[in-house]
Amino acid sequence: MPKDTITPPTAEALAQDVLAHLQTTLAKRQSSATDHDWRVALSLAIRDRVVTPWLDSLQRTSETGGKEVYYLSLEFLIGRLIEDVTINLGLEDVAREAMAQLGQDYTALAAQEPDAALGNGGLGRLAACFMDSLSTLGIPAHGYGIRYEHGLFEQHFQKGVQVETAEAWLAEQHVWEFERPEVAYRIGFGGHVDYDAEGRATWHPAQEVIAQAYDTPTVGWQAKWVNTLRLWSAKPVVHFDLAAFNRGDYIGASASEALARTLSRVLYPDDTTEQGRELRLKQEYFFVAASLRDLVRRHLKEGRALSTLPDYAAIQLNDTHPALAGPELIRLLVDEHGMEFETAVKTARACLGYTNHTLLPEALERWSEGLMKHVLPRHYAIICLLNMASLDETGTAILDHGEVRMGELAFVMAHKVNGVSALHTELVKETLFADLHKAYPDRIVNQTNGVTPRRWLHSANPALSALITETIGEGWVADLERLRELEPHIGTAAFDARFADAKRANKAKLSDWLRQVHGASVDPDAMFDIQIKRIHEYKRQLLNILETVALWNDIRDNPNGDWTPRVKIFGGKAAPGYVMAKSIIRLINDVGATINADPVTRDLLQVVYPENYNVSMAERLIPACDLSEQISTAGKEASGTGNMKLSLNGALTIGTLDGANVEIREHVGAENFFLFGLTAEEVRQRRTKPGHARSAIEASPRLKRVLGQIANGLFTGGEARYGDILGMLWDSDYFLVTADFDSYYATQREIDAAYRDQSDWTRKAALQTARMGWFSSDRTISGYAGNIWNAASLL
Ligand code: 26W
Repeated sequence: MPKDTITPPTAEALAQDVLAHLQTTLAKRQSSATDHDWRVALSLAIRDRVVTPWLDSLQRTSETGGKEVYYLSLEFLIGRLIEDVTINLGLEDVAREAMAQLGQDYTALAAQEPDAALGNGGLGRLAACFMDSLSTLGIPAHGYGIRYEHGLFEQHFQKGVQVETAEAWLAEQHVWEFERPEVAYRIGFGGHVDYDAEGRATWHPAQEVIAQAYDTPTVGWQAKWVNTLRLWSAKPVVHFDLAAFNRGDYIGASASEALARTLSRVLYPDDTTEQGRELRLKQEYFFVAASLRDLVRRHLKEGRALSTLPDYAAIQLNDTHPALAGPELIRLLVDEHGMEFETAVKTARACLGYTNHTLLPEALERWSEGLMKHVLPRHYAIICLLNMASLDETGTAILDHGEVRMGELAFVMAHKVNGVSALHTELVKETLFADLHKAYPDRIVNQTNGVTPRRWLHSANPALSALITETIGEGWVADLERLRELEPHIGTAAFDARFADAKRANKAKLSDWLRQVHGASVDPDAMFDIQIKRIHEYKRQLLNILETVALWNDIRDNPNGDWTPRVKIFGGKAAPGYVMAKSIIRLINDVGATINADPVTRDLLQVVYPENYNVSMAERLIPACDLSEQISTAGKEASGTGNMKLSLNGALTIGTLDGANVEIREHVGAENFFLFGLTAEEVRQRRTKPGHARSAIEASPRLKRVLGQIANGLFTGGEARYGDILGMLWDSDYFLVTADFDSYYATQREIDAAYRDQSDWTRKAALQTARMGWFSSDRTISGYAGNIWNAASLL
């Protein structure tokens, strides 16, 4: 039985543990210990205290026979763990004090841990927040994914151009994981399928690799419960190799080794366009096959019949990337355990749920039938049977134009399909899966995304967190809706002053960091206007930078006007092959260089774009934000989660009616949200008007002037550099930057005016924090547990 509370050690005791690890684990004396050694020793001393609650949780799960959640995700965008674990164990002060006693600075050491960047953006970060909430809620769960040797690339700017270098987080020992050499499965690829007289299939793969497990404990709030993140690493099948080698089959012998070397080597850095690469398909199958083998083994070990699997296992597919789980589970049940096909389909479906994260057509996975048949012949045969059944029952095809449509496959194999915000779910019903929705009207449900308050408020924003706890007690950390209790305090001089002080202190801290690390000098009293997310046309960083130029023009035309000083901060990476996104990055940097050098406007407008945005940078930027940019073309952003983090930390939002913005606005109140732009329905209509972009530009002298300046090389020393962007804007502008420009510009000027009334701004900012409690990922996970998984807390 997990204990209700853990007794924290004294600083002296923890310091002793650190020294013991320094000596016996790292074989270092204090005198020769590097910062790295100190961090590893401290992390291990902290990790030791996770083990007992972890083992207790595993034992309790097995004893109670409760249902377990298996969260299958190709991405877990975790960031650093030291702070997270320490805070959940309630050891922050003790760790700080212990390290001080040893002459070390806890904060500085913690900041050296490399980010675990095993994800691209929203989808991967959501998976990490979900792991945190599953543990906090005490729902038994395993996260399953790939232990990539290289996480998301590092971004550098060379003369404003994004260049990528390989990331190498595993170059140092990953202190939080436990290697499990004994948990290993053979995973096959290619080959052929034999059928016996009764029609029973046997798959003979041509190639095999080993999937080996590495476990990282994920600690819930106050360590009342600890779940497991199990990541698979590919290893060569050594014995198999040796046999082939002895037969003289040198190529065959090294094939497993070559495949194993590449399979778990690198995270695909594309978060939108599926390139249909064979290695990616193999990655997807690799981790799905290992994870299912693992959970079926656990089920059988408990002495349970496979027909009862749905009573014990809820398997959630994070987008279609793990959609092969349907066919693979059927294959296991039918070919390896002798279940009848129809029964196997029903059993698999009762276990599986599928979350859709995007409507963008270019992001919907499709694999050529040829490739599927070549890499996974047995699965291809199963998909053909599922396709026929689906055509029969719903008229919807899984196989289409020589391709396997993974969304349709995931849909037919799941008992529930969910969208990630109210608007997105409606669009999924009306557009993407309209026919399937008609056939199964109860299958699609909504689960609006959320974010973990432990990382995104308590840990990232200690100044605000302390104020909240002093005002309403500590209960909010695990029950975020209690932030509402702040409301009676908002508007009182004492509370408002302290709220403003916390924000001001966070901005000063960010300014220092920007100066030291990025050589940018910004005024903490200016409005910090932040857009942080992947660079994508639909997210419209372009709209933001064009408005920046227009504002600059207007300030220069009237330098003595009543302007509100602003710092425009951008953060985000572009997929390496996404040419237009990279062009937008370069434009932001070019515009920034020109504007920042202008003595006339320098005190009123700055552009800052620190390179290599990641989770740790988000933790610095979010608490310091005044204005959050959520300006995607309506209908395109499935939910957004950065929008929630920023608002929770007291930023006001300028946004379109897109994704979860709609629900954020409902919660914080329309009067506290700066809305602009076309609605999803208006966007659809506008696109059908021929020449809509050209006429929008002609109707906006302000925008036309900006585009002219870019065309004339004002930001590029006379060089014509942005023909691609300008041509796109004039001729097609699919994402309606031009149509929304004037509305965006006007709303920004309203915001300037609002910011000048600092006391009212502070009141509005505090109301964001007080009213954002619903957007906790604890609420989201409770929704999944109740409506999709039928899983319960064991706390
Ligand atoms: C096939 C390549 C690929 C890879 C990743 C296609 C699509 C993806 C993801 C679905 C992209 C993604 O991260 N989507 C984001 O998911 C977040 C969590 O639900 C949402 O908040 C974002 O709005 C959505 O863009």
